[in-house]
Amino acid sequence: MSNVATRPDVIEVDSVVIGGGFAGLYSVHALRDNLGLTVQAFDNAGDVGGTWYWNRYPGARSDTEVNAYCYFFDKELYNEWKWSERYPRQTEILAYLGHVADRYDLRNHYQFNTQIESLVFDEKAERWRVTTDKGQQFSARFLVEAVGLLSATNVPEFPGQEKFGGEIYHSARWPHEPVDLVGKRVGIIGTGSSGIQLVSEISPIAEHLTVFQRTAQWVVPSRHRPIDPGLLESIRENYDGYHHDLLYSTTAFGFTESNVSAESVDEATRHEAFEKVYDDGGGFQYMFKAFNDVGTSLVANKAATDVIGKHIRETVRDPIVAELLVPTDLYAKRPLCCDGYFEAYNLPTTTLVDVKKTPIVEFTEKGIRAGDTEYELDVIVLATGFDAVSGNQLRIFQQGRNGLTLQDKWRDRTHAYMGTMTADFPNMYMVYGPMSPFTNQPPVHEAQVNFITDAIRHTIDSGAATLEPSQKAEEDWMELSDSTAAATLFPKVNSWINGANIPGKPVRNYFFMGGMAAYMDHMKADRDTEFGERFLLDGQPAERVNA
Ligand code: N01
Repeated sequence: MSNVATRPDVIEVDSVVIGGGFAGLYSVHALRDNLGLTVQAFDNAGDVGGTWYWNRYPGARSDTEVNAYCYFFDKELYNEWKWSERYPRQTEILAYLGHVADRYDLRNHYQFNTQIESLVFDEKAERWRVTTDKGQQFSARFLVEAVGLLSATNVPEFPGQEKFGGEIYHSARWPHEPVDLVGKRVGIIGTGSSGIQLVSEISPIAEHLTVFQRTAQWVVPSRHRPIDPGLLESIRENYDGYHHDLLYSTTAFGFTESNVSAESVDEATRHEAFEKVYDDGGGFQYMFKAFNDVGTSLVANKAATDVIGKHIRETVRDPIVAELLVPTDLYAKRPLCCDGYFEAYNLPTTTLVDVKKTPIVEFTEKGIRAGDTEYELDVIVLATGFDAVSGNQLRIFQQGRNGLTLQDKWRDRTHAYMGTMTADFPNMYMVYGPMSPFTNQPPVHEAQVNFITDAIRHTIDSGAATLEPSQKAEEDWMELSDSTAAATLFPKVNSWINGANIPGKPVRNYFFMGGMAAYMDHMKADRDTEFGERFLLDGQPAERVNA
């Protein structure tokens, strides 16, 4: 189902959308149906789904409760789709996105299996020249890059990798054909969200599972269960109110966040509150439901981790293994949850290898050598994560005004306005680009696409050819994003959130940590001022053009 262009010349369209996940699909819908633009969309996958097209590893599921992990733009869609579980599996989310593509006739806009190689702004024509890996050229007035926060894979190269006689898979490039792991000797490198789900799912079926852990993670149970039957009903009854409250929260995860600080209560109260949210399960819930300062206060953070540490030590029977599984750093990465993760280490068939103490020396023909020990394996799974935020965008050559490339502009750090635009790249929009709010994604994608739609509508209505943020607006947003991040504990811990997981990547702030509600207010201010104060129309301050 694609409309592969066959003409050798340049194909003119109003807009190009890159990406077929939550953000890309809604972008196509909004540009076409709300603005009446022609849209050509691309994805390097074979179908829609975005990250859920690729992440087919055993155990893959969202850890956001499903009432907030979906679209809200159409109440009928919300009401008609029947989710089966509290945390939906990859297959169910992929089916949902396929349904959305069919319901709104979006697939026909896509050319799949296509990588965009370059995006070059032609200043004379005031249009973007889009080149694909098939040698096709498109010319578009507007660009929307919905290429995924966590999509460009991080595939470390281990010495001797080519010698390994078994199979190697990356969690985020899992084959479409079934991979039979029953009775196999499996090694997993990485213990982030992907790794812990893999461990929990594979440990009961593998002949032996060897987990190569570099850094232990603070993991709480998910407490996966059927959806509370009354919950979706109550949301349907108060649909607009629920959606409003979701967007005017800190994390947009759809639960009621605490407004009490852990520092304001005594130790016993803190302990009791963390035990309660631990019992109910969920990573973001654990971090934001009991108190509002776990991500900002050392006292609150320690109280939160004391409870998780206690549970790890209670769950894991071997005290040496338990100590290896208790992290030593702050609880300031993306909060994780998974059922059965620590229990997997009680199986006689699971081995934990601390690769900080005994680093992976090489892959051998038979397996992995860490320190002096060779672990014999049939299958190696790299659950090593992503070149997050900017990874996919920087894999496309992008050139804006005056020959400035994105690669140069973002060499030392990613500069962006509101996660949706970057100065000197007119009419180029991003969904969940750098300096976006650190939240549950689908509702934010929708809010950003609506903002982008309004910016494009304003451009068209103004009779201008282009719109972009001013340098000052971008600098101000960067400053605000940095100050909100500096007020948290997140910059103190290495993870993909600050780029520390990729060798050579600038370790900087990549997010607006001021919360979704504040972000909504900023979007409203831009709408209320008719994209006047912080924007350039046709390269000129918008106020002057509007005058
Ligand atoms: O990736 P990660 P992920 N040698 O970067 C280790 C979302 N997501 O795919 O911590 C040895 O978190 C690395 O070790 P260290 C979610 O937002 C969501 O798991 O750098 N180890 C770490 O243990 C999540 O946060 C869901 O020391 C190496 C692991 O690999 C984000 O995606 C499910 C290594 C990478 O962890 C990323 O999660 C899945 C090396 N050379 C993903 N290189 C859900 O919704 C890396 N590691 C449930």
